Order: sequence, then C-alpha cells, then structure tokens
Amino acid sequence: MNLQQLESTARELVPGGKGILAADESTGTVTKRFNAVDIESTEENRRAYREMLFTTPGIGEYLSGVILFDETIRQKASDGTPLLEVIERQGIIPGIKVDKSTVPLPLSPDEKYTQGLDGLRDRLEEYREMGARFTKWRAVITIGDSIPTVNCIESNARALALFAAFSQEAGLVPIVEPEVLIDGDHSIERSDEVNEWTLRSTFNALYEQGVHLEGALLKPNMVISGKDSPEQASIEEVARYTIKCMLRSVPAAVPGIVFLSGGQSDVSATEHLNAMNNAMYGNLPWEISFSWARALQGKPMEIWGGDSSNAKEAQKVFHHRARMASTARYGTYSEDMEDQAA
Ligand code: 5MM
Repeated sequence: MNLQQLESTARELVPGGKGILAADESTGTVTKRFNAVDIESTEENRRAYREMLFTTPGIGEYLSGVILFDETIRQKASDGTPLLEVIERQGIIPGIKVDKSTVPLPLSPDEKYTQGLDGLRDRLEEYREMGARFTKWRAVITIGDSIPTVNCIESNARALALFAAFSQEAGLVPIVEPEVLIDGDHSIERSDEVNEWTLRSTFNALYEQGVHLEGALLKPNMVISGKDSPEQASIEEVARYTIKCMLRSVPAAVPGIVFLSGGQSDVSATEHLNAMNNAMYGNLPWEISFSWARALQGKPMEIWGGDSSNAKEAQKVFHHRARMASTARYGTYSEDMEDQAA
C-alpha cells in the first residue's frame, strides 16, 4: 500500500474552490430522477446525459472529482472517447461507486444495510486498471420511532470500514459515506445526536480495521432538522450544529469532509456550505467541501430533458451551480450571485 500516493490523491480531491460531482446514481435511482422530469431511462439517454455534464466547458475549474457508476465508467462519448478520459481531460479525477446499494436490515426491516463486499477485491482491481483513483460506499441510517438501532449503526460501520480497507489495499482513496437521512419530523437536536453516534461508530470501525485516515475522505450529511419537522433550523444553526458535530467525531487526520446534499434544494445546500466556510474557513482541521448529486444536477437535468438541442443551456446552468458551490467553498457566496446570473 503506497500511503503517500493515497494521501496525495485524497488532498487533490479537496483543493480550495473545488468539490466533487456525484454522478454515481445506480440505474434505479437515475430512473427515478429521470422519470420525475419526463425523461425515458434508456442506456443511451443515461450516457448522453452524463456526456453533457462531463463536457461542460470550464467545469474543471470547480470540480476536483467525479464519482461514476459501473455502467458509466464503461461508456464512451459520441466521438468514441471513453467518458473516463473525457473527465480526465477536464483535469478532474475519476472515481467509482462500489457498493451494491441497500437491502432491508435483517430483523429490522425499516432500516437499511449496504451490500457489496463479496468480490470487492476483484472489482477494485478492474476499476483501478480502468483509471479510477478513488471509490465511494454509502450507508443509510434512518431516524424514526426506536430507530436507528445499535445493530444498524454497527453493521454499517463495519461494512464501511471493510470497504475502506479493501480500497486502500488496491491503491484507491475511499470516500466513506454514512448518510443519516433527513426524512422524518425529527428536530435538529435529534439529528445531531444520531449523526454523532453514527460518525463515532464509523471512525471506531475504521480505526479497528487499520484504515489510514490521511488517505480517506468522509462524506456525511449536514446536521439539519427533519424534512417534515415544523421547526426548521436557520442557516446559522445548521452551520453551528454541523461543525460542532464534526469537531466532536471526525479525527483531524482526515483531509476533507465532502458533504452530500441529501435532498436539500440546490440553494439551501450552497447556503449551508457557505455558512460553515464563512464562519470557519482555514480554522478547521479538514477542508469543508461538497460531493453533490441533486444540488448540482437537479436543474440541468430538467433543462436537458432528454433532448440534445437543450445541452448548451443545461451546461450553462450546471456550470453556474458548480460555480456557486465553489464560492461556498470559500464562504464568499451570496444570494445576489444567483440573481445576477438569472
Ligand atoms: C446521498 O446520495 C449521494 C449524494 O447525492 P445528493 O447530493 O443528491 O444527496 C449520492 O452520491 C448517492 O450515493 C448516489 O447517487 C448513489 O445512490 P444509489 O441510491 O443509486 O445507490
């Protein structure tokens, strides 16, 4: 295991002003997203849509990495260039989602367990040879009546740790993603409690598994009120709770925290990221960055709509969202920037 190489790749993924595009929706998830905006989910539409994103002029100024799905890493652009190469030509590092999505947790069917450890070593070898330099695995924790259970938190933490260890063994930087869902009517205090528990268990498992933290990244959710809670925390409260929770549970050796957007609107996710960096930029042990799917892709997908004649307009909007996220990396985003662009 080349620790230096893992460390430098991890750092290359979190430079100032840049973040990660999560374009790793599995076929089921992308089909749900496409159907919501009336796009047919064919293999060709998925390929064309992702080609549109990856060929956006200048996007490498704001993106350090792109996470791909297995189908996409094998696809080519319309001129025959492998999509992975298209990404590299933009100066962006290609990565790959390696979990095999969630199943109901045995004996606790309202919770989820992420599968995909069987055969992982061989799959990682193949992805590395194809040119991927980092990997990602998502665990899902649900807040509800009497859940999460210890069993859910612990079994997902063990799986995340094994995934990270297999990845590092293969020379790939693992992005460890324990997502506590925003679904539910819970308060921000409850979210804080469950997030701290999840992160502490995850880092404990990573420690026991011998994972080299300097060569790994964390992809958590922000600490926010449940989506259906009647009391929604303010932007400043979200920033304060999230930073406090990270300071309590994430070791300083980790180079970066790349937040997911988790169903927040694109503007909310940007405002929350901005508030954290605005208050703390340069004063935290880790980079505070983004690894977003919906908060970067929502509007561009709608505009593209499955029609290549809309590609330029969709790329403009995608470029704008990435630029807004980039300013939030420095804590210099403001709502005026949205108005000016409109
Ligand atoms: C939480 O989802 C991850 C980040 O996306 P958002 O910014 O939209 O929250 C995302 O990378 C996710 O892990 C992938 O889309 C894969 O999800 P599925 O459900 O297809 O395994």
